[in-house]
Formats: sequence, structure tokens, C-alpha cells
Amino acid sequence: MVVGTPRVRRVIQVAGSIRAMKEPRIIATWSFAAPHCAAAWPRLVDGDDPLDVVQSIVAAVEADPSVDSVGRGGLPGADGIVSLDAIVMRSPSEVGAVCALEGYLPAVDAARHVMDHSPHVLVAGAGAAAIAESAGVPATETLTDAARAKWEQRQAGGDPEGAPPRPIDRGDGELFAADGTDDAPGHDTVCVLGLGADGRLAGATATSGMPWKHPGRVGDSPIVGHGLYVDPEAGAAAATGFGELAMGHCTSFLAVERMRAGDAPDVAARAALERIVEHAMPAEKQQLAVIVMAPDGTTASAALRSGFLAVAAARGGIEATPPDHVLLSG
Ligand code: SD4
Repeated sequence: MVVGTPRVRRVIQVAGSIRAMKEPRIIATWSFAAPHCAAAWPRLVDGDDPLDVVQSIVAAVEADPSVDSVGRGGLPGADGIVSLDAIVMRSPSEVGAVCALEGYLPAVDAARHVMDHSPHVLVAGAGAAAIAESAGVPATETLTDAARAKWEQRQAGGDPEGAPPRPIDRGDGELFAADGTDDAPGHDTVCVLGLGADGRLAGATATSGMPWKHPGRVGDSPIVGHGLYVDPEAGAAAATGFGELAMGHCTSFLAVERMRAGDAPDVAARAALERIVEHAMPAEKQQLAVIVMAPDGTTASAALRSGFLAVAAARGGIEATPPDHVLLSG
């Protein structure tokens, strides 16, 4: 429970506990999330459950075939199959995720079903599909003609599992390849953190994972503490980019723990990425960015390299913003 800070406007009784009313906030990854954040914003202001709101934003990005890193339109693995990962989280005891889900959309709704209706945290593959089916998540073809054509081109190029170049976000919803090629430039995860008017934090992510990934490879996005972490007492954090970098360092967990220890959100985001660089210098094409939200709604982001934009929504408006810190040049 948070009381007595300058941001507290009034205190209400919610579900048996005292909660502080706060200014709603959203922070999301990549400018392709902006229109969906704008569409969902009034619901947050009206007092909807922040987890419902962030989940709906992620689901909208999953349904958008022009985003080739998430949901329908996502680029497939080396085997030509699209597999989806997603997670929702309110707290360490309220979290659900699916990974390697094929043929159902939105994956984030299946993750919510795991959280709300199962004793589990993470369900994979055919089991995730069974959960999606029982949750009423529509069975659907997620491989678009455009994604299939890029996969065929990749196969013909002789490097079927090669990592794509780092994406550059120019703020208009499209991502471009840092090396100037058109080779899968849009790869990256949608992550959304929200603070509701009732003072509750929530987070959700979804991705089709690394383009051309090895069959069975799962990245950071659906793993608690790697791609997302939410603790109402300490804050929330989520990661996008080259998942293996986050997985070795528990990046989202680390950012939240730094806030718990007293770091400002931007310092915490930066510190989580510094831990990666301390161990090994990431390759030029490897990007990892972190968005964070403190329990009072203060947001920040940091990225290993240039090219990342976050979307920040508050009563004053919604805008794509560059990270507070970029650690590496190039
Ligand atoms: C992952 N972070 O699976 C996710 C998405 C991705 O490059 O691959 N982006 O690693």
C-alpha cells in the first residue's frame, strides 16, 4: 500500500484493501504500440483494471499484420512455423504465460487464462494450444503471405537461422534495419506496463520471437523476470530485443530490484543493461531495451544501442520518446 506521497490524490476501498488513487500511466515498447495505447487510454482513465487494459493493447498489436515481430504477421522460425510467446503479470503471485504457441491468437489472452484459471505459470507448445482452445482464444493462421515470402527468401539465401539486423524505430510505427537492408527489420517484442487509477501496476508482453529462430527456441519475453517483472511494492520492468541477453541476466527482475533498492527508474533501467555489458560486449546487431515504471507511475527506458523508442502515455498526451540512456555507440 502506498500512502502519503505527493502523487496520492485520495484513498479508496478496493476489494477489501486500501488503495491510493494515482495518475494513470502507460509505457510501451516501439512506436507501433502508440495507436493501440491511444485507443486503450480512456479505459485506464475510466478506472478499468490495468491488466485488462495492457492485455488489450498487446492483443491489438498481435492482431496487426503489419507488425512482423508479434502475433499475426510475425516472422516464422527456421522451419517456417510461427510460434508465439506471451506473459501477463500483476505480482509475483499473479502471473501467467505461454510459449511456443502455434495457431492461436492472441497469445496474450491464453497467458491470461493460465494466470486466472490454472495453477501454473508457464505452459508451452501443444499444452499452450490446449489452454488457448479451452479459453476460447480463436484458432487462426498466423503466417501471412508476406512473412512466408520473407522466409522463402531467407531459405534461398543460405543462412536460415542467422540473426536479423538491429531495428531502428523512426517513430511512425515502422522499424527499419540498422544496416540498411530490408532483412526482417521489424523484429521486436511489444511490452506494455500500466498503472491504473486505483494504484495497481500491470504488465504484458507478446512476441513471435527471434525471426528464423531454431525450432523450439524460446526467448526472454514469456519468462518471469527476464522479459517482464511486476512487483507492486517495487515497480515493473519489461525488455525487448535480443532475448538471450536478457535471459542470462534476469534483466527485468534486476531493474525492479534496483528500484526496490532505491534507484530512480532511469538509473534502474540503465543498471540492468550495464550488468549485461559488464559480462560481454553485445554484437553491433544486438539490441536490448528496457522500459520501467515505478509504483508512483514514473516511467523511464534505456537501450544498449540507438534505434529504440518507447511510447509513454499520461494525461498530457501520448508520445514516442527516445530512451533516457543509450549505453553503446553504433
Ligand atoms: C525474443 N525478445 O524472443 C524476444 C523478441 C525478439 O529480437 O526476438 N526480438 O528474444
